[in-house]
Amino acid sequence: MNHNLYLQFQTHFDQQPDKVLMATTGGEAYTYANVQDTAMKMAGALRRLGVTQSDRVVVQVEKSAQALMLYLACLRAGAVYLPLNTAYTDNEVAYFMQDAEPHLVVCDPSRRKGHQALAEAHGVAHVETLDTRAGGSLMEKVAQEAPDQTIAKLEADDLAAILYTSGTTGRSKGAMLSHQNLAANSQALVDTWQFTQDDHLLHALPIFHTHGLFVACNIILTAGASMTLLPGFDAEALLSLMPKATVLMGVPTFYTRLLDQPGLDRTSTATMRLFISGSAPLLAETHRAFKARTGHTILERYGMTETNMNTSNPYDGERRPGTVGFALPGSEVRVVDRDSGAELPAGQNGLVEVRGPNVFQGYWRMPEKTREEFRSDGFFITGDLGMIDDEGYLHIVGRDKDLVISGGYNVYPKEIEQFIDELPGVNESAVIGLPHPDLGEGVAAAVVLNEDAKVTEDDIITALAPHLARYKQPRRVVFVDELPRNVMGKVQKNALREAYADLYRAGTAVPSE
Ligand code: MCA
Ligand code: AMP
Repeated sequence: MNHNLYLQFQTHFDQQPDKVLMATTGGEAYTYANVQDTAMKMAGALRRLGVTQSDRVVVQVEKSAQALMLYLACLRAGAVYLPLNTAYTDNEVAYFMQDAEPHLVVCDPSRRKGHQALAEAHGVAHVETLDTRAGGSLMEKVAQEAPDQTIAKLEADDLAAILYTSGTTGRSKGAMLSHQNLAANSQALVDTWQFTQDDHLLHALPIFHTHGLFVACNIILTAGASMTLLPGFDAEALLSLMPKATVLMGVPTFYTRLLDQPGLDRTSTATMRLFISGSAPLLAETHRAFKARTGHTILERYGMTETNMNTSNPYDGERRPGTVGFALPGSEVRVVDRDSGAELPAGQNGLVEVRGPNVFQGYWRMPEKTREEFRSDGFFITGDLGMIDDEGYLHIVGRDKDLVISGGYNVYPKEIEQFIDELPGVNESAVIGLPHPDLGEGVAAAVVLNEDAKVTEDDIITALAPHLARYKQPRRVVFVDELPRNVMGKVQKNALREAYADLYRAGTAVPSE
């Protein structure tokens, strides 16, 4: 049997070639036949560039229909798709090139020079470009190709993608996702959320993360449905497109921003059947306000890069604010005692662990790290803290891992602290997430300076800019005489979060926002 994920989509390519699969806000429309034809030619171009099965293809491009065709081409060729956040600086990209050893890197034409230099330094064979108007050196090659008919024959555990997720040590880890991981999860979601060919998704998420790539696109392709690609979140554009759509997937910031739109009401959302939220906690008040304005109950679900989606509120049953629902079909979720690892009864807080066909194959070239995060019975330790209530709903109550989620993007404090600590005049630092009205959490740094050092907030923010993606950079830096520590000497980030809880709250002046 061939376990290639592409085969899960194949019937729709065969049976509805003339149906539009992807429309763009720029007015383009790509049918299932158009998409498959380009994906086949791209697969041919990949082979001609020497990409073979299990070779990594690093992709750092702006969102476009062609970028998704490249994802499909990699699936067909059996190559491992490795998307990168477009906000990553060359400094950040260098690590991924060195760690993943790709055969090919595809980037935006504006980044070619930097990527070429990095590719030479790290022995990457080829750099090609792809822009948002179906142009770039890769598309020139595609234009010369005939459709490549082969679909690589793969085992269930063969890798489809590697998605990097930062670690608490500050070193990014590549989560290895197999064809089966992705196939099983998208099928479970199609079933749970009752997707059909008649659905039309408004796609405003980035396509380099699990949410926008696998949850959104794999579902549409598995169901044989269609979508409109927006370049990014735009509340007005979403509202104007809603009358032609049935589903929206977003991070909580999407919903708080939509609520700021006077046009959001029952009429503008009348054709919609489902609003889904995930990647960060949705405040119960957002949930209720959205229901009051539109009559729609947002469906919240919970996932991770390593595990795809784990739980979801029910489609038909009660969708409870402040909870992430039940394990998806085929997956298991439990809450255990942090120290003993024993499963806890309903109502008690502990570590959330998951098991199932959705759970990844381990971290790329980090067998030790992989072992540390799995129990001997195959459960993966998520690092989230949760509680399962009497009726079986999972509540995410906090995080055991030191992680900030800003507008749905993960920021690992250690990575930022390492940069700040090396700046002249800095003794030490602690990076924290503080309540932020738009982003859920905003990144902030508490810094202890060396005696007599004259370093300003601006100095620190400016010094970080060339090294770190914008979303990771603290918007505010506060100076403290010393970091609060417990008797073991561990920095008490909770105390800092409490002391500065109002830093980003409405009414507080926040420079550079
Ligand atoms: C943009 N900026 C941000 C963020 N996004 N800063 C902090 N956190 C962010 N999330 C910066 C921009 O560079 C800009 O900087 C300034 O903030 C204002 O940008 P703005 O135009 O307001 O932002 P935007 O472009 O509208 O983006 C906000 C956003 C976006 C729509 C919330 O961040 C987004 O699409 N987030 C979704 C992330 C996502 O897909 N996460 C899923 C991960 P300057 O002013 O200096 O230029 S997958 C996952 O977590 C798991 C698997 C799961 O469960 O789904
Ligand atoms: P990532 O590493 O980007 O895949 O982010 C995964 C993390 O996002 C999870 O471990 C959770 O901490 C968080 N997360 C995702 N969905 C939710 C949700 N619905 N509620 C609370 N946290 C969430």
